[in-house]
Amino acid sequence: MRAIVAAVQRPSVTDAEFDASLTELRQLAKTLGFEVVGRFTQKRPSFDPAAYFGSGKRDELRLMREEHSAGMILIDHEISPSQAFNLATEVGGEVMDRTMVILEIFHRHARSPLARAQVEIARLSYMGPRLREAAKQAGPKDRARSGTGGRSGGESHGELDRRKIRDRMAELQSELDAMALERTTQRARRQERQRLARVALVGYTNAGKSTLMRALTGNEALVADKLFATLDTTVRAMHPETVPRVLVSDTVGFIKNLPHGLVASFKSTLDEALEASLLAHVVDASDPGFERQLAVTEDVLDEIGAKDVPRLLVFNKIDRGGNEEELRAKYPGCIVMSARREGDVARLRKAIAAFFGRDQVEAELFLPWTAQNARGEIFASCTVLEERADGEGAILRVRGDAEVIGRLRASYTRRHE
Ligand SMILES: Nc1nc2c(ncn2[C@@H]2O[C@H](COP(=O)(O)OP(=O)(O)OP(=O)(O)O)[C@@H](O)[C@H]2O)c(=O)[nH]1
Ligand SMILES: [Mg+2]
Repeated sequence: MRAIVAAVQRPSVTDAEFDASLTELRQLAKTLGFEVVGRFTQKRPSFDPAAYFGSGKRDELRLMREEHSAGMILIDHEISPSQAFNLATEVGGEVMDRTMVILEIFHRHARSPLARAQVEIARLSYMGPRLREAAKQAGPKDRARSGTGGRSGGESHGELDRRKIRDRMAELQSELDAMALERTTQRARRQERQRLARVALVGYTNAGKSTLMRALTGNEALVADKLFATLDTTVRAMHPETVPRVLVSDTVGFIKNLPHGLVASFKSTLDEALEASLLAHVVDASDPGFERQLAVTEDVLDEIGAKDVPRLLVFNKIDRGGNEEELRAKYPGCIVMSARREGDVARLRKAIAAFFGRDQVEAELFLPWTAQNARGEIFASCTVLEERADGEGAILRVRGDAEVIGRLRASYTRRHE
């Protein structure tokens, strides 16, 4: 379908910001399969309360729409249900705002039951007020048809729809709660078994998180030049394996004005990732708007309570553009790289392993011959540097996380009478 991207520029918004945002809306439109045939803008002190654009501009937009035979107007802001309704009535075609576009992409890309339920809840809470608006516009007619059939006395179609939405949302919420509970128990069990080092790849959508996931772990991950290709958190061990063994999570990308309902619903997906002790914040260094994207990601991370998790700032796609020297000077300690270069990926892997290796200590463990079944645990949780044996058992010189080593030492030390 042909679409026009359209936006009002308020005085507080710079030209660069405004253009970047509209370019992003184009990308979002492309991800949904729209062909963008026009760009329509107006400078205005504020949005028109009735229909977003001023009345003269609405005529212009109608002409432009007709000229390009575009069926869809995409608005680069979240607008109210009545603004959308009035605009569509005057201009013709369908009107979708930024929030709706993003929700639609999430809806199409959701695969797992968890992601599906989360997206559906966010969509329903967005749809609720819009249905109310539609019902209001339908007005008395809607009421006149009511009160028949199986519906309870005097309930209109609109009210019925809204009740259905509320019921469905409650149902989804309890499904989500059940899933969350199950994940918590699974996670607790997993962690009990293996106190593993975890790094989460976070960042703006399309920054290259899944590409890095694939490069770091050797596993398949969905990589696509689309916004929000990934909606679920996946977890894989870094490969080739490092000591300590590090688990990498790939996560859903962020975007400017991420619909609020989505932040809330994806919080549980992200929570799991945010249990990581390190966040590798991936930034597309080749995007002229990378600084804004970086700031948006940091804001969302704050919002979901990850402010204090240590960061490794990773500027990716440097093969496509960006100034390496400037980045290094401005962001001390950052990594500048391309996921397409093996050497760079190895450097990232090393930096991650070094982070988790920083609290490592060496110690000697004694494993009596009667306790050989504990070998597996020791070999899994630390590096065995050296092994000797005497008449009573094995002596292992190991290196690993201070806490893990402390625990092992408590159990496996030679007791001298
Ligand atoms: N030139 C270049 N392209 C890259 C690099 N890393 C990733 N890409 C491309 O960027 C696009 C997006 O990559 P993804 O890994 O899917 O990005 P993502 O961050 O997982 O995106 P979402 O899942 O949508 O949040 C793909 O077309 C990749 O091939 C890089 O270092 N250089
Ligand atoms: Mg991805």
